[in-house]
Amino acid sequence: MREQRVRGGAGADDADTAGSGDVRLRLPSPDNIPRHVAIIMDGNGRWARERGLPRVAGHRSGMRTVRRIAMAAARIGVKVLTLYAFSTENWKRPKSEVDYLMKLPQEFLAIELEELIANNVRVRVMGSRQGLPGHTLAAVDEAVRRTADNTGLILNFALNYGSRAELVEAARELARRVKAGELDERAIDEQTIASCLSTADLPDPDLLIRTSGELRISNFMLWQLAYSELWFTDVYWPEFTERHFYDAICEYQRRVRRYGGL
Ligand code: V07
Repeated sequence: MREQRVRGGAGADDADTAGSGDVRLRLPSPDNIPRHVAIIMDGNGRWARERGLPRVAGHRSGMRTVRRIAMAAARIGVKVLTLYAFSTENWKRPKSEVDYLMKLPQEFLAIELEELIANNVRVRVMGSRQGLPGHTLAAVDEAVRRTADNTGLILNFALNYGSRAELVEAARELARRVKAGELDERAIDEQTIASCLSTADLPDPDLLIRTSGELRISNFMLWQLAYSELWFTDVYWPEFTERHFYDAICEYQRRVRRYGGL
């Protein structure tokens, strides 16, 4: 592990850097960077409540963290960053909150898309398009299209995503192919199933991060997380900084991955 002095990559809103141009950051070793990091961005509502703010203020603040962590991931050479932005269960929230959340993709992209393009980031989404408002889909589709040829970080948003729903879709697709005579049921293996998931062309996450103290997977990438390292923090997502992100990766680098072997 190297200790390196870096110029304040954090924003002016980061209290740690207030009043100083730079901050000591323990950077992960460059040789064992996780290829794919997935994050459950939890604690936005709680962060807001504890400050006497409306929940939506927490979501807005969490959006700024997305930018910060995406840039941090790109900087150290993570290939894929998957962020759980909206789950299939989130529709149960009050309509006003759902309506607000559905405006965040376009708001985020209105602010960040040019910067993402300048940084060679490729935007992708996984999840169901069913039920998403047209304005949300239009903004996301435009970002996906305009960044499709970028070769840097893949910034993959899980939007209206549920892992069991994804597996149900995969099962239906395989059943359809068997019925059509295109596929022998005895030929179905882990590879076949993986190829029917929205992550077919991505490596499995090496590391899952969940913020805000909850110790659950919550229907997120159940298949893909089979051998991932898990890292939990009590820090709320709006307060999650590059330093927490690099700490998680440094700990990942200290762990020995066994994939079920010895
Ligand atoms: C959302 C901000 C982050 C904290 C978690 C909940 C609130 C970014 C996006 C987004 C999604 C797709 C896309 C570009 C950006 C987003 C939702 C909520 C629904 F192509 N943040 N963010 N989408 N939050």
